[in-house]
Amino acid sequence: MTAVQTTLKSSPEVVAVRHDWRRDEIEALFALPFNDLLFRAATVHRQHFDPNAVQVSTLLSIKTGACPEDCKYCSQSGHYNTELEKEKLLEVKKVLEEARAAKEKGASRFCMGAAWRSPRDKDMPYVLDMVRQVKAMGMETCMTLGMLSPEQAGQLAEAGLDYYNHNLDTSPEYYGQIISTRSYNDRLGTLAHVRDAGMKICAGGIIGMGEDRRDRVGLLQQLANLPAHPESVPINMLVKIKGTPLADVADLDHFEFVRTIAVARILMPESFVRLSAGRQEMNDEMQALCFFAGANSIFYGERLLTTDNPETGHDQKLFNRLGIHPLDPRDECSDEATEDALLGQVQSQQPAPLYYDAMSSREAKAVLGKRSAQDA
Ligand code: SAM
Ligand code: DTB
Ligand code: SF4
Repeated sequence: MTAVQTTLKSSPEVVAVRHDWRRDEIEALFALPFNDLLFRAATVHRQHFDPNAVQVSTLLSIKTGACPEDCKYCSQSGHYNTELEKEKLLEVKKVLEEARAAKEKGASRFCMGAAWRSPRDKDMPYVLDMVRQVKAMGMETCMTLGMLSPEQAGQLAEAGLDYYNHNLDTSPEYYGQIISTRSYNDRLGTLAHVRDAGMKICAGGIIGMGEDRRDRVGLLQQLANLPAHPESVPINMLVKIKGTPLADVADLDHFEFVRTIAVARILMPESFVRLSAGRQEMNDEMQALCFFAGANSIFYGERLLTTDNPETGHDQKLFNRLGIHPLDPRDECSDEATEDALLGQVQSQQPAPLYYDAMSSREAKAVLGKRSAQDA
């Protein structure tokens, strides 16, 4: 029997998706030896996803700075002097230019973020127009605009918004140390309005804000015990911003960050876990560990909202070195979709920015597949 077959035979059963995780169970996952935790997370990952496919989104700040909220990590809060250049709501035309550029570079989802407590009614027509027109370009759409009323959630859903991002940020217990102008319940309320309106949820948090492991456990428990898991779970590593109260917080052990990704993958097996802010501060090896631990989504493009993200050329090389290919949203688990996209790129003689040499690893898998069949 080949090694591949042995592994398959001893694969654990697929465990049902749960919404009743206890704190002690989540603590026990965090406490596993690192290799055992990663093995469990990687096993769950492969039961639900192609482990070599990563969903790729691009972010744009459509309204920057002067936010009335006091989130202690944020460059855009009006409460701190972060020397950020503020910008009013961008014109729809400008947003569409950026979306087009992101699509050409290989992003399948375009996320638009505004530094608002919540959108004003007079902003809604512009925002809805952005959703409609970006969607018409054939991209998935995501927005993060702060708190939403049920009516605003309904309007966004009707315009065709696919995802709404609204993070819980941390545990209910630590939350008061980070934000005072919006409550945890406010956030849960917005998530409920988004779900009721029929949109997909993108909700996660930030790791490395001086919280302890109990808070990372508490955050993941809140997310995993929502009535339905968020389809997308961004795990941000704090980007320390000069001028904010968290500018000098102690660095988090990178292995603890990888553990958080792994536990998120185990608790929410069918969700995309996004390796979100903070990649610029991670080396390639750490990112590779995060992908192994179950992260399967990233922000691609040289800017997040106000801070830097790795250069696109660097990410292309990283994908190539790891044999990772970008996920095609038309079929979230299909190799054919990726091949169709590749064929389309070849036919139109366009450079395929993120499909950079990915065929070599695909061929390698085909050869190895034949070999293990011969060995049997
Ligand atoms: N104003 C909206 C809101 O907070 O709901 C949307 C934009 S806000 C910038 C989106 C998310 O980005 C925050 O909830 C937080 O989780 C994340 N974020 C903001 N600043 C960050 C930082 N410095 N490091 C890591 N994540 C950050
Ligand atoms: C999320 O969880 N992370 C993104 C997105 N949702 C909107 C934002 C990250 C922001 C990082 C800091 C900045 O660039 O200002
Ligand atoms: Fe405003 Fe969002 Fe930043 Fe908080 S995280 S200060 S709500 S932009």
